[in-house]
Amino acid sequence: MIATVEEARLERGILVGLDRGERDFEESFKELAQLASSAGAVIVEKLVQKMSSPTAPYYIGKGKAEEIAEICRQKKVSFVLFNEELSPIQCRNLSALFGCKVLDRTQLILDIFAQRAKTKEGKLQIELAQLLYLLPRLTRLWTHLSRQTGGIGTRGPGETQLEVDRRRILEKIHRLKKELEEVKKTRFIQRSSRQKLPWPTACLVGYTNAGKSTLFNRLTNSHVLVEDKLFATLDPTIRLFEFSGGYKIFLSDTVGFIQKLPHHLIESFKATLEEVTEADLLIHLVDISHPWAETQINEVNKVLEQIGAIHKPTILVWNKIDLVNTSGLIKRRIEEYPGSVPISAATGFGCENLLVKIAEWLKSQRRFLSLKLPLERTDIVAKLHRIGSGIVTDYQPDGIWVYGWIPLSLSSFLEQFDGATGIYRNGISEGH
Ligand SMILES: Nc1nc2c(ncn2[C@@H]2O[C@H](COP(=O)(O)OP(=O)(O)OP(=O)(O)O)[C@@H](O)[C@H]2O)c(=O)[nH]1
Ligand SMILES: [Mg+2]
Repeated sequence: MIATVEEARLERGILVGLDRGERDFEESFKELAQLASSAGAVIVEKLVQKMSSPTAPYYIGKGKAEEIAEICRQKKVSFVLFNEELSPIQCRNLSALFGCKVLDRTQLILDIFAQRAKTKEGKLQIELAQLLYLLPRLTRLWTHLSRQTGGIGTRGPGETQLEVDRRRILEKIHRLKKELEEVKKTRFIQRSSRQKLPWPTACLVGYTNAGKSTLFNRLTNSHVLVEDKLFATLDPTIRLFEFSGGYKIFLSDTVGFIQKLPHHLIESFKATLEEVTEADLLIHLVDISHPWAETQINEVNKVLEQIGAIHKPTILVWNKIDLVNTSGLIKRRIEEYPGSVPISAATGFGCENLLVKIAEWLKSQRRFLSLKLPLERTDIVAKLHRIGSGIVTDYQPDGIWVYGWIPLSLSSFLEQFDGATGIYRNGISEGH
C-alpha cells in the first residue's frame, strides 16, 4: 500500500538518490534533504546509487535494495525517501523489502503543501493533488492484481475493495473539482472588483526560498510567514502598494516554484496560480548566492511557460546580495541579464532601485492628459481623481481644465474628448 507521509514527520529516515550522471544531481539531492527537513523529518543516512537508468522492479537494482534493507534494520528507520517519482510496483517491492514506508519526492512535496495549506482553497487544492497522485497507483495496482488472479470467477475480495476505493476516490476528485470551481468564482469576483480599480497587479514569482515573502513584507509592511524552509508560502496575499506621486500597484506574494514540481500540483493549484497568470507585471526573484541560481531561473521559467505567463513583462531581481562577498559576481549577473536589479530584501539594500524600476514600468503604462470639461461635469473630474494619478484641476469661467496621468488600459476613456484639443466632445456640440 502507498505510504502516507503523515507519520514520517519527525521520524528517522534514509535518503536514496539515483545518480545517472546528470549535471544537477548533487544539487537536486541536496534539495531533497532540505525538503525532508522542511517536512520535519530527521535524515540519518544518505545513499547514492550510480546507474544509467532505474530498474523496473527495484529502481536502484535488487543488490543495492537489499543493502539498504540491512541499513534500515540497523538504524531502525521508519521511512526511505527516493529522489524521483517511483512506479507503484517499485514502491510496493521496496517497502516489502525494507519493512518500512517508502516515499518519493512527489509525495514529500505534496505533504509539505498539505502541512502549509491554511485557506480553504489551499486545502482543497492539495487534497485534489494528492488524490490525483494516488489514483493511477490504485488503478495500476488493480490491473496488476487482476492479471495475477485472472479471469471470471477469480476476483478476490482485495480486488473488489480496490474497485470500491477507486470509485470513492473518483467521486471525491469530482466533488473537489466542483468545490474548486466555486472557489475560482469567488477569486474571479475578488479579482474583478480589484480590476475595477485602475491599479495594475505585480506578482512576486521565484524559486522557493528566494526571499519573496521577505521582500513582500518589507515593501508592504506585512507579516507574511518568512522561513528558511521550502514552500513557506502557499496561499497568495495581496496588498495595495502606494508610490510617492500617487500611483499605486497591487503586489501579490504567492507560492514558490521548485524543480520537478509535481504536475498534479500545477494542475490543482490553477486557482492560486491565476494570481500569476492574471498579473500585469512579474517580479522574478532569484537567490544570487545559490550555486544553481541559473538552473532555478530556468525551472521557474518552465513553470511560467506551463501556465502561460512566460511572456509577461518581467523584472528580474537578484536577491540576497548581502551573502555574496565579491562585487564581480553581481556585476556579471547584471551584464548577463540586462535590466536586472540587485537587492537584499533582508537589509533593504537596493530596494529603492527596485521601486524606481517598478515606477518606470508603471509610467510606461500610463498616458498624460490635458483635458477641458464643461463646468457641470464634476462627475468626470471625480472619476479622473479615482482612476488617475497626479491629477490637477484648474476651474476657469469657461470650463474645468484637468491635467494628470491615467493608465493606458483606460485610455478608451479619452474617446469622449477631441484628440487634438482635449476638449470634451459633448461640450463642443452643446456649447460651441
Ligand atoms: N541573507 C539574506 N537572507 C534572506 C534575504 N531575503 C530572504 N532571506 C532569507 O531566506 C529565507 C527564505 O525567505 P522567504 O522570504 O521565506 O522566501 P520565499 O521566496 O517567500 O520562500 P517560499 O515561500 O518558500 O517560496 C528566509 O530565511 C529569509 O530570512 C536576503 O536578502 N539576505
Ligand atoms: Mg514565501
